[in-house]
Formats: sequence, C-alpha cells, structure tokens
Amino acid sequence: MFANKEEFKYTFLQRLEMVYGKRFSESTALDQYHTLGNMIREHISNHWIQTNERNRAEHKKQVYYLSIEFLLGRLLGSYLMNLGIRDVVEEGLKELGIQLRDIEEVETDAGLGNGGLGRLAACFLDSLASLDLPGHGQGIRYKHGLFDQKIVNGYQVELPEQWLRHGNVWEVRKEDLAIEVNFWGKVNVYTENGRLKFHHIDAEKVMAVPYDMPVIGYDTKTVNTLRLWSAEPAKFPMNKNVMQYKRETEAISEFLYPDDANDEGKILRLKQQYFLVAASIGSIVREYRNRYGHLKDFHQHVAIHINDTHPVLAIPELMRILLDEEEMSWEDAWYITTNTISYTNHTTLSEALEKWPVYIFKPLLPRIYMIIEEINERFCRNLWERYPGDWKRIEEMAIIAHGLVKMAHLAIVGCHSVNGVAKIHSEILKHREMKRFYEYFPEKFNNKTNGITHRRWLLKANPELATLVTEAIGTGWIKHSEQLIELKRYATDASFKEELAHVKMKRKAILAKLICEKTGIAIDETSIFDVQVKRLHAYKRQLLNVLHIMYLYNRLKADPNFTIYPRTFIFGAKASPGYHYAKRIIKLIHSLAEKVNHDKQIKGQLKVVFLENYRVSLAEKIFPAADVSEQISTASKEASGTGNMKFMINGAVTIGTMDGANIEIFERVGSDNIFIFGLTAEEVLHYYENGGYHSYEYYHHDQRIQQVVNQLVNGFFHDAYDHFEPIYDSLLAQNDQYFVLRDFASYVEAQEKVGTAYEHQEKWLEMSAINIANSGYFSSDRTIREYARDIWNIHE
Ligand code: 26Y
Repeated sequence: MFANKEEFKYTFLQRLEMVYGKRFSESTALDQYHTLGNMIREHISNHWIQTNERNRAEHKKQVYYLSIEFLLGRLLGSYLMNLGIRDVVEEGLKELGIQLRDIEEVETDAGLGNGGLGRLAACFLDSLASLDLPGHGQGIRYKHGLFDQKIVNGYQVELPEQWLRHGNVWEVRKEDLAIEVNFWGKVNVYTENGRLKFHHIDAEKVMAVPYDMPVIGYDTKTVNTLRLWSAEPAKFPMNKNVMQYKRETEAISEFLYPDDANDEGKILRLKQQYFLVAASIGSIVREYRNRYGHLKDFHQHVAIHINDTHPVLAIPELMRILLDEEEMSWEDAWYITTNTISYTNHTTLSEALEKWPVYIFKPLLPRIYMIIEEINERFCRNLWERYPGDWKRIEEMAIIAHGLVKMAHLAIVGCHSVNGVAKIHSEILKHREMKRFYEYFPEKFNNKTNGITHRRWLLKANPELATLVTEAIGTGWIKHSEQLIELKRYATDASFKEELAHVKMKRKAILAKLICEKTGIAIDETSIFDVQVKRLHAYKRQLLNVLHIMYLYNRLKADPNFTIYPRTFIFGAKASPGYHYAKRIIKLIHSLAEKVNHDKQIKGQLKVVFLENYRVSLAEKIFPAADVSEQISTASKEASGTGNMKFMINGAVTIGTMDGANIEIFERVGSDNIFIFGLTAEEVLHYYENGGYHSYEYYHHDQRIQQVVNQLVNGFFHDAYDHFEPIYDSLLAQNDQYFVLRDFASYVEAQEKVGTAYEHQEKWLEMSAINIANSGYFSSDRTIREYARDIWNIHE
C-alpha cells in the first residue's frame, strides 16, 4: 500500500479530500491525523482478519489479559514504527510541507490507567503481538481516562479527561457482539431432575458493547485485539425510572476509579469490576462455544490472566457459566476454572488490598455471591482437614470474614498461578504477606520480574540514542533486547562515549525547551537533570527528594564557599483526587521551586521544575533527557517499579533503595554503576515488626534534618505557611511511617556521590553505557516469554 512515498502521498491526499470534503491546503492537523489513522487501520485490516482466522484454524490456545487499566498513550507513532513505514510517511508528508511530529502531537493519550499497573498492561500487549503470541487485552472503554492535571497557584486541580472528544480512529464498535450483564435482583433456587437450579430474576440488565482496537506487533503480521467494553442501556429496560436507569448504566464506563469514599462510589466500582469480567468472559465463552460446541476442554485452549484483583470476579463468573449454563459438577467446573485463570499481585500495601463489604456485594451480585460463599466453605473445610482446630489460621485465610469479601484470597484460591512482579516482591509475598497461602499452595507461587517495551521506550522515544545503538551493534536488539549487552564493550570506547554525550545533550536541550515553554523556567542545559516522575504517594517518598533539595538550598545560602555541580530537579506526578496528603506534597514542590528558582544568591546552581499532567506522551520526552533516575521508595514498598527501567534504557543512572526491581538492576550493573542508599527491606520490615524506630531522635540529633523539617512550619514557605503541618506531623507526631528521616543522611551521602561522579564525565558516560547495555533483560519481551512458558503454556 505504501510501497514508496509517491504512492503514500497519492493515497493520503485522495483519502483526505474524500473523507473531509476539503482540499489538503484547508485541512487541519487533526484531519491529517485521522486520515493517517484510517489508512493504517485499512492497511492492517487484512492482517487483523488473518490473525483471527489463523488462531481459529490452528486451534491455538488464546490468552486474555483482563485489566481495569490500559495506559496506552499515543498509538500513531508506535504503529508507524511497528509497521516499518515511519520513514516513508515522514518523507511523504515533508514533501507536502507537513511534519509528522506535528500530526503526532494532536493525538490525545489513551490514558485509561493511572500508573505502573496500567502501563505494564500496555507494554505486555506490544510484546505479545511482537512475539507472535495469541494474546489479547480486555478492559473498559472509560469515557474519561485519568483526570487532566492543572496546577493553579501550586495546587493540583483535576479536570475531566476527554480522549474521545474527537472520536477514536483506532477502534471499531461491534454492537452485534454486545453482552448482557445482570445486576441486583434475586436468585430463585429450585430442583429439576434431581439437580439444583439457580435462576437470577428481576435483574437490572446492562449492555456491554465492545470496541475493538488492533494491537500491531513490531515487524510481524500478527495483529491482536484489545477489546474495550462500553456500558449502555439495554434495549428494553424493565425499570420504572428510565432516566435514572440510563444515568446509572452509563456511569459504569464513565470514569476510571470513581471516588469510593462512600457506599454509592463503592457500588459503582464493584459494578465496573463485574461489568468488565462478565462482558469479557461472556464473549470468550461465546466464541469458544461457536468453535468447540462445549466447554469441557476450555482450560486447554484458553488462558485468562487477571491483572491484580480488580478482575477477580472472573473466577465466580466462569464457575457460574460452567455450573448454571453448562450444568457441570462443582468439581469439574472448579478444575476448569482454576486451570484457566492466573493472577498477578502488584502490591503489598494493605490499603490497596481489596475487601468488599458483604452488605454491598450480596445484593448487587446475588448469584456471584452465592458461588463465592460456596468456594469459601469448601476452602475452609479443606483448611480444617489440614489444620484441625487451628481456628485462627482458618479465620485469617478465609475468603469471607467479618463481613468482608477478600479479593486477594479469592484470587489465590481460584487461580493455578500467583506471581509477584520482582524477585524481592515475590519473596515478600511468599514469606510475609501471603505466608499462610504459600504454606498451603507452595506450587502456585512464582515470580515474573516486570519489563517494558524497549521499542516504545527507546526506539520510539529516543531515536537519537536508538540510532547510536544500532550503529554500534546492528539492529538485532530491536527484536532481541538481550543483544543490548553487546554495548558493554563500547562503555570504554571514547568515540562512542562522545556520541552518547552528544545524544544526551541533544535530548536535554529538547526537554529544556519544553520546560521553558510550559513553565517559563529557564534551566541550565548542562546541569544534571535529576528526575522523579511517578504517581504521587507517601511510600515513593517524593518528600525525601524535597527535603534533600531544601538541605542543599540551606547550605548554599549559609556558606558562600559551598558549591555544587548545577542540578535541575524535575518532578512529574499526579495525586489521586482524594489523597490530600499527596496533594500537599505537590504544593510543597511548587513552593520550594518558587523559593529556589528566584534566589539570585545561589547563582543558578539549583532549579526545581514540576511538569504538570504527567502522562505517557510526556514521559516519552522526559526519560531520554534524564541523567539521574530517582527510585527512592521505602524498601519493601515498591513491588517492582518500571520507570526505573525506562530511565536505565535511556542511559540515566539510578539513585535508589534496595527495593523492587532496583535490586535486579543493581545485580546487573554492579555497585559501581548505581547509587544505593538507605534501609534494606529486611531492616524496614524488622522495624515494623518490632516498633524500633523513633523519628524524633533523628530529628533531634541531625541539625540538617531539624532545619528542613522546621522549615515546613516556621513560615519559610510564606505563601502556604500552615499548609504543610500535616507533612510535619507525618514525620514527627506520626513517627515517619516511611522512614524518610531515617534514610535522610544516607540519601544525602549518595547524592553527594552522584554529584562527584557526574563531574568525571568519562566515568559517568561509562556508567551510562553500562546501564543501557544491561537494560535488555528488562524488556517486556523477556517477561512475556516467561509468562507464556510458565503460566499460560502458549506458543507462537
Ligand atoms: C482499586 C485500587 C485500590 C487500586 C488501584 C490501582 C489498587 C492498585 C492500583 C494500582 C497499582 C499499581 O499501579 N501498582 C504498580 O504496579 C506496577 C506494575 O507491576 C509496579 O511496577 C509498581 O511497583 C506498582 O506500584
């Protein structure tokens, strides 16, 4: 179709005029974007159909990845790259007088997620398709993705995100494949031919309408599917109040993470979860029945993966279909269900472990609740046999206890595989958080260290560096990321390092320009770009970073002879709307920036920048420009982290704790090429178990700490003098749950080492090159191969 740029130009112009009824000269960037998008969709439609036909004909086992989040970002650039037509298109457009980059910029991010878990799902889709594996995503087509963040006077303001405002060129609505989902009502139980029957009556029906998006792999004909479900009123609603019914129905796919502070919000979240699951399983089963007629060997041809516990109702939903529709025995249904479904845990934080009150659950999903009760009873009976008389243990492990349904327990009991996302995380699950379950089901537990698609995060995001890499080691790394290790021998090659420095400078200049445009802050392009971008959360300790900057500032002010290598501290973070503490940290960063950036006395040695509305497309501009990657979570708290990998592959050096995947980065690059500080996970957990840390002592004994902590409340930040009291209290009155003060001295020391190391450019560039060389392991291709082999049992 686009054999050469002449052909491309011809088709492009013809399509544009045909669809928009205007001359090219009158067209907008948005028209051009839509035209390109439509051309790509047509271009791949044959491969999309063929992929589905091949899957059917070859009876290949299919994987479905169920996730409440898919943080896709922009798709145009990534699809052009994966199809290998970027150059043709770029050159063709140039001859028409337009820049491909400008067209790319009008695409709104598909921001259907809030952080690592959602971006991981998106990276996995790319790897599945690129490895020619039959793996598809299923999620919710939220009308509004994660809120748009505006900063007003230093405070975060949330605006509804509107990614569908101009339509979505990548999707195909498939109304004929809609699935009916049932809520509320009651269950009639009766006997028929000696079998118990369950009849769900008076249910409120909701239509789940699928929108399919193609997932185009790199340099392959495989086109998988991401199916996103939209909630619509049923054709013939039985409800009295039709308007209210319509509103309530559409609310299901309106927002990602509606506020769940009250019961109404909780009901809506649980509705979303069941909606996703019932629609996904419903469509998988329907397709399967069409092909095989019955569900007896379902687990041999289908694998369903649940991304955290949010889609865990897949377990009782599949049971419901096998029991009530297929009329299987409990034992057969259970065997098929547990052998089909597998589960990844992404956190050990107790506030993120989902527990639903029975009083909400039972009326909303009456039949599903009955099935969970039965699963729980059978499980508890087994526990009783194994641990007779051990009430405490059984109570601890039960799926329903004290009026709550524990979703993680349901996941472990109902899946054949449970995995953590980094070595240390999986160990913590086995030996602490899920210890009892590991004792009972040791064979289920395994680790799959996270990865990122190196194609988006290096090849697409940083073409300058990608070209340099290719010049050194050829193009093999694009499909085989492990080949990046061949860069190791260039780590001491002077001309390679010179090029590397050049590329980094170029990317820093691009980011500096963007920062200036967005914030008005002029930054020194030769300063160290020290970056912390991630969700805002106490455990991620943006506060530790801030306190260190305050300390540097104080020192520069107090001692005119003290100098540092100039540094620009760059932040990007959204705070979840109800998380007031996190929002205060955002304000704190802004207040600090205000003070530091305008202080002539420190002679531009320090700058603080907050980039608003951090999201995938912005991330792609930040990672390539970073010198230092801040991965400073309280050890044991960050399950893995994946930003750390995106920095590493772009040649940034990590300053971090021994937490999550940092540990595996450390193991690969060695202690000379990473800056590690702070308590270990063992030490942190020991403190938690023995209550041994007293933050006040650290405050009392360390003048530097005392000064910066006092400055939170003593009028130092005069624009918000009483706004930071809760932060002050978290550090002292609440005894610093995240060990910020405990790790402060060690962090300062590590930061000093960073500054010194950077001054030795030759050595620094060597560190940078070694980081890139060792990043191949952290490709999601590797991760997906492991899932495919160990958990899903699927093959190309
Ligand atoms: C439902 C609600 C309580 C909830 C909403 C979102 C619970 C969890 C989440 C999201 C969690 C998340 O993004 N976790 C991150 O997953 C990444 C991918 O595995 C990890 O790298 C990262 O450490 C972890 O915080």
